[in-house]
Amino acid sequence: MKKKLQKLCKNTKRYIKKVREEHLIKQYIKENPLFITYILINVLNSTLLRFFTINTVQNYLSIKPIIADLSVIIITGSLGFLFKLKGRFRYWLTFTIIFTATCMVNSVYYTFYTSYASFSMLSLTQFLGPVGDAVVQNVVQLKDLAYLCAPTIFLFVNHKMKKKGYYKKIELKQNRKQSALKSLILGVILAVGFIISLTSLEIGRFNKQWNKEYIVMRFGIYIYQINDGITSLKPKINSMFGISKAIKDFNNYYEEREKNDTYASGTNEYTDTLKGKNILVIHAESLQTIAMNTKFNDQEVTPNLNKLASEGLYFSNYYSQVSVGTSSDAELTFTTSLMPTQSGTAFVSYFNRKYISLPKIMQDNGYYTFSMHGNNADFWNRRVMHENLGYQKFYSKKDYKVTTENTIGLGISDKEFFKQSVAKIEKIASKNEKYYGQIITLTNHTPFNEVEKYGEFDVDIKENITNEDGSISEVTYPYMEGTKLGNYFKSVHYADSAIGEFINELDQKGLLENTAIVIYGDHDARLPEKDYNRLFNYDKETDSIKDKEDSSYVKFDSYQYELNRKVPFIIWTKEKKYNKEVSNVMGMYDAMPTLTNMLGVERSKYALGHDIFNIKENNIVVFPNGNWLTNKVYYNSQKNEYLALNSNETISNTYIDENTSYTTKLLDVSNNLIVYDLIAKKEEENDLEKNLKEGS
Ligand code: GP9
Ligand code: MN
Repeated sequence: MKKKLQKLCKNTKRYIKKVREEHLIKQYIKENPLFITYILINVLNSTLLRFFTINTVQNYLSIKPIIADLSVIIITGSLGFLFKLKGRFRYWLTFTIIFTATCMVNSVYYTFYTSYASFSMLSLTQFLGPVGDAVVQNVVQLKDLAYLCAPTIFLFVNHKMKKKGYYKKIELKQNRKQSALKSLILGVILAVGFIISLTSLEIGRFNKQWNKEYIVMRFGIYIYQINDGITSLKPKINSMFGISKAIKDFNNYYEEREKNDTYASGTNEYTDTLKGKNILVIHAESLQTIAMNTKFNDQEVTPNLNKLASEGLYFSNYYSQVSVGTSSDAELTFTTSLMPTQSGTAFVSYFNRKYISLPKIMQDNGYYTFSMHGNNADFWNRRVMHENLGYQKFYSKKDYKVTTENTIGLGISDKEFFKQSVAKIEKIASKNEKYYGQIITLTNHTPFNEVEKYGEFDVDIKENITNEDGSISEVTYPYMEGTKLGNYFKSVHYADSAIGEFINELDQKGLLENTAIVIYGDHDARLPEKDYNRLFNYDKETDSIKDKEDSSYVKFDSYQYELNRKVPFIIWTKEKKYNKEVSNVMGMYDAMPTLTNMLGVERSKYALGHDIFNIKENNIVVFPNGNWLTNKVYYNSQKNEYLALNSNETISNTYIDENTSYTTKLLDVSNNLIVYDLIAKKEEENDLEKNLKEGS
């Protein structure tokens, strides 16, 4: 092995020497001027596009996308050598035009939407309008035309070479197949080098494809566009097979549910208690219930939320049910009571399906509906999906004054965002009798490392000790400072204070009268298990983690981790003090059925969750990976194991089997409903039946 390696090194060295001494590179360039031009101009174009669109140093210095672009350009270009000179020229020109068009379209699109173009959007009529306008507005912009230099240079070089009679000389010398193979090998080597350099985060984001800027910054525009093409086709391919079985299962499932699910409808003491009220829903980024239950040096992490929770309805065992679509999945499940899809994400891959959603229902009931978020409108494809979900207006980054000073992490700070939102809500309130708004926060987003911007909040233990001379001094025990969980608590403390200020400002403007505030944490913050262990088992005397044998040791294994991922759900009104904590387990999908009943509006018959005040202790929370949770059991479907939550109770196999089968069926129906667009199909079928009846 060692010998082989040495031989390989020797050969490579010899080859490099040969390349240098015999000026092989110079010779290659001399012999392939058109191919080299083809490579350079197309890399230049893609690099220009990135430079014009993403203005960060990280992007300017990034070599990865250049290597990715090079490999795409060289691999596609290598096949050109198989043609004779004229065909070769045409082949490279065609690809240059395709690459140039890709850059131009994305450049224009970016100016308008601050995001990159997607094939899937082409099917949307609302997209064609604005882009048509955008083309007109931008046609004079020099930067969009700059890319045309590429085909121009290509034609120019070809013309020059022809004039010099260069090609005739080359044609005699070149072996077409060998040239193609050599270039292909070079392209493949670059591609392999690029793939090896990828981190798991980059691969993960690439697979999801929604974080477009991130992908272009790492993979270059050409790979982004190829991947986008494949991702856009996937939902179409998925929905081509198995539709008849899906329709049958769907019909059976909902018929059965209407007949036998006694909790699916019905009134209770909370029915209509929110009838006619304005609704402001706060989608609180990465807010976990643990923050509400934690104090440092007697200071609550979330004093404002705790106050709202104690005065209002507080659901203390509420679980997010997100999959890879994180924030967007939370929005989907909260507003439609459906589960995230099994592949891709509903917001990105199935944005053109029909959904029965809370904002749509509210709009049908005379409400003005809107959403607000300080990030780019295209993040998670919200611009398109919010319209589909029934928000009449989406206030996004472009509607806010965002400056470097008021930015934290991903964008505008929550405090500034809320402040500017109050002014907008005031206007909305003056023009509309009733409104329903979804307000999506941003600051409390991983990696929680802009600690200096969150404001003062101690996460170390501070104690006063009396010295021998009677004086008092403060000692600090290094507890959570510097840990990710510690930083998270500081960030949540900031987010809580922003919510507190928001409520105060709404109150000052008289906007809390006849308004209900609904708050939910969108998903957990994916914090390290070891940090929780420190939080629960820190021994300040020894500055270490307690021993497992210690009587006060708190067990925190993978089950506790899962259970601890819960997020708060609060419903609060200024006038009515509910003062109630609901501790039955509840999923994000139970929010819509609970709220429609409280609001006194019609429920969605496709909702998969339940009104918690009807189902109470019999509720089950289904997770996208097949795990489920009841008041009695947390079941892990991957391991086929469970944790009994009440040690005194024995759990029967039937209980596990029944709930597992309930979970599998629900996940399948939910997925099929979205993938095959079954709500739309059902409605078409009903309309047809109605017309036939009326006709006969
Ligand atoms: C982005 C924000 C965060 O706009 O909603 O999304 P997430 O990373 O939590 O899915
Ligand atoms: Mn989120």
